[in-house]
Amino acid sequence: MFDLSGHRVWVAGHRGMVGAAVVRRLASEPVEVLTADRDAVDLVRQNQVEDWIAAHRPSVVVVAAARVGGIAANDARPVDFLYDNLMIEANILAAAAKIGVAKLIFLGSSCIYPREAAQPIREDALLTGPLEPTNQWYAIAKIAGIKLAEAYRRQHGHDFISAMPTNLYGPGDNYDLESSHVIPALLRKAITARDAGAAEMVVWGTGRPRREFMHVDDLADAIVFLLKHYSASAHINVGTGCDLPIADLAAMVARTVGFTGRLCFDTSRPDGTPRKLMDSSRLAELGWRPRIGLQEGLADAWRAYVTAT
Ligand code: GFB
Repeated sequence: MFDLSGHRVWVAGHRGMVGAAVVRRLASEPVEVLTADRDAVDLVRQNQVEDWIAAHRPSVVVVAAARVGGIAANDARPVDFLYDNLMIEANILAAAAKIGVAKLIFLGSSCIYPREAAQPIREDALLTGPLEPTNQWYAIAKIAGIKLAEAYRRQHGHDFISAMPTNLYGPGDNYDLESSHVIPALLRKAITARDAGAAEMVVWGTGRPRREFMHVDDLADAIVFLLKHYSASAHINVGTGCDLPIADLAAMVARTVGFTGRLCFDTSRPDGTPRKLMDSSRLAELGWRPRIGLQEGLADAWRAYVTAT
């Protein structure tokens, strides 16, 4: 049990969907939350990260900062997804180790696992096979981050842990149709089609790939739980244990926002990984479970989108 009381917790990446959710969640913990604006520190620059950490001296770090995006953005901008993520994680972990923080949590992604991994995917499937090509750049950066956290624990004894969240959605998501993940894209498309009285809305790919989705507030709760209750070199999966085909997700989104037209599948767009359901039983054994079901979560994401636009 790690007692968070009185700690100065730096949430790196607090303007992103995950970081913002962690800041909201930490409001009910007896901690001081630290955040760094982009104009105060560019996380890709090592000297800026070192200077900021040395000046503000956090005692706990949540690495929620990352270059993220959906299937098209990953494929189109390999340098951004590989270089920026490598630099961000290496800079933060090294600077945190230098000042000797008491705890650090690094976040990966379910795309670190081999494309053809046996389902549900256990933590020990890491590095047992080739990656999905559409997101290999991001996956390789995240695998390096997991290994770096593990290396700091092994060589210098730092309490660095890594969590692998499944596909996320929720308030503060990116709704840009080319660079976003599937849920914000489908919400926006369904609302637009409904308002235009369109006969159909376009869904990328065949609709057959399956995905597991978690509301970002559940992830934020899991992060706080892991900070308090987990300390080991092995990374740990954070999922819901349920997945569904993209076609079913699109139908659910359409129902949620009241679009009654047809779904039209654009097979010129990539499907990506056929399935990536994670086995989250290690986290369940520690005593944590998600609370927000997909239907309830989609309604919340829809409300957040409408409020933001
Ligand atoms: O969420 P998404 O972009 O990322 O796509 P991945 C999930 C599935 O939804 C794919 C389909 O099969 C897409 O083809 N899809 C259908 C759509 N319609 C749309 C749409 O309008 N927009 C988008 N974006 N997808 C990402 C990785 O993979 O998952 C990242 O690229 C990261 O690296 C993230 O790991 C969690 O699940 O395929």
